[in-house]
Amino acid sequence: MATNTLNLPEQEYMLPGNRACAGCSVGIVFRHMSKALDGKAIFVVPASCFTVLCGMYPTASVQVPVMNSVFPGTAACASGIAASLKKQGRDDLTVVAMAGDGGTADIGMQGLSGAAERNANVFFVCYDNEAYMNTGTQRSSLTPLGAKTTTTPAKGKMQFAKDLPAIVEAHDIPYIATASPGYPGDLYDKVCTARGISGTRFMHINAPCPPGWQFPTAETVAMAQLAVETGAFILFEIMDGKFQLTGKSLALADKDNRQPVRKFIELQSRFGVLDEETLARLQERVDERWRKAVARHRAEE
Ligand SMILES: Cc1ncc(C[n+]2csc(CCOP(=O)(O)OP(=O)(O)O)c2C)c(N)n1
Ligand code: SF4
Ligand SMILES: [Mg+2]
Repeated sequence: MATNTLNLPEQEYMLPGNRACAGCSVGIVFRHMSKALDGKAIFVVPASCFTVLCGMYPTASVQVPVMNSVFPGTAACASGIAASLKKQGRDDLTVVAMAGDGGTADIGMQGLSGAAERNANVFFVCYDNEAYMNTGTQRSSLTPLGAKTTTTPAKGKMQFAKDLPAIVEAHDIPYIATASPGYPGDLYDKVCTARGISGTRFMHINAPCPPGWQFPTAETVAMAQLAVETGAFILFEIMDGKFQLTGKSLALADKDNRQPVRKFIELQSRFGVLDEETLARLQERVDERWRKAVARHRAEE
C-alpha cells in the first residue's frame, strides 16, 4: 500500500524550528526523506537553502550528520564517504548528496556526471526551487522560460529549463525518480526504493519557494500539486531503464485530464511579465514532454 499521512512513521529527524523561510517546501522534502531513511544517512550538502535549513552545530535543526561541501565537489565528497563506509563494512548508512538546482544542474554537474559514470554508491537528490534562491533569486539552467529573476532580462528568462533527469539517464544508472512535496507519500515511497538499491540513484524534486516564485506562504503544497496537475512537473520512476509514471501523474494519464499551465503560472508573480506568446511556448513544451512521457510509460508497461 502506498504511504500516506496515516501510516507514515512517527519518528522525526527534523527539529521544530529552523532558519528556512515561512512556507518553504524544502522542510517537507527533508522531513519525508529522513523518515524513509530511518535517519540512517550521511548528508553531503553544498551552499544552498538546505544548508540554511540545517543550520550549524550545536543549533542544527536536523538529526542526521551533514557535511558541507564545495559546490563542484558534492558528488565527489559523497563518493569518498561511500567508499570509506564500504571499507569499514558499513552497509546500514545511505550517503545522500543533496543540492539545489544550481548545485546540481550548473555548478555540480561534472561531479554528478563523474559519480554516475562510476556508479558510485551515492543517492543524489536535487531539490529544484528553480533559481539560486539562497543568494537572492538568480537564474539557473532549471529556471523556467519566462520567469523573472534578479539576473534575467525584463521579460523574464529567455531559455527553457534543461531536462535534468534525461541528462542523468544518459549515464545508465540503476534508479532515477522525480517527486513532489505536494505528494509526500509518493516521495517517501521512492526514497524507500532508492535506499534499497546500491549504485548511483538520482531524484529530482520540485520545490516551490514562496519568496522566489512570489506566491503566498500558505500555498506551497497547492503550488506543488498544481505543478503536477498541469504536467509542468511529471512524477515518474526509471528503474533499470524502465520508465513508469507514478502517483498523480499516472492517474492524470489514465483520465487524460491535465489542467492548463496557465492555472499554475498565474498564481506566481515571477511570471507577471509573461506574454501570451511565451505562455503558448511553455504550454507547447509541457504538452510535448507529457505526450512523450505517457507514450513511453505505455510502451514500457
Ligand atoms: C563556487 C561558489 N560559487 C558561488 C557561491 C555562492 N552561492 C552560495 S549559495 C548559492 C546558490 C545556490 O543555488 P541552488 O543550488 O539552486 O540552491 P538554493 O539556494 O536555491 O537552495 C550560490 C551561488 C558559492 N558558495 N560557491
Ligand atoms: S528562499 Fe525559498 S527555498 Fe530558500 S529557504 Fe526560502 S522558501 Fe525555502
Ligand atoms: Mg535553487
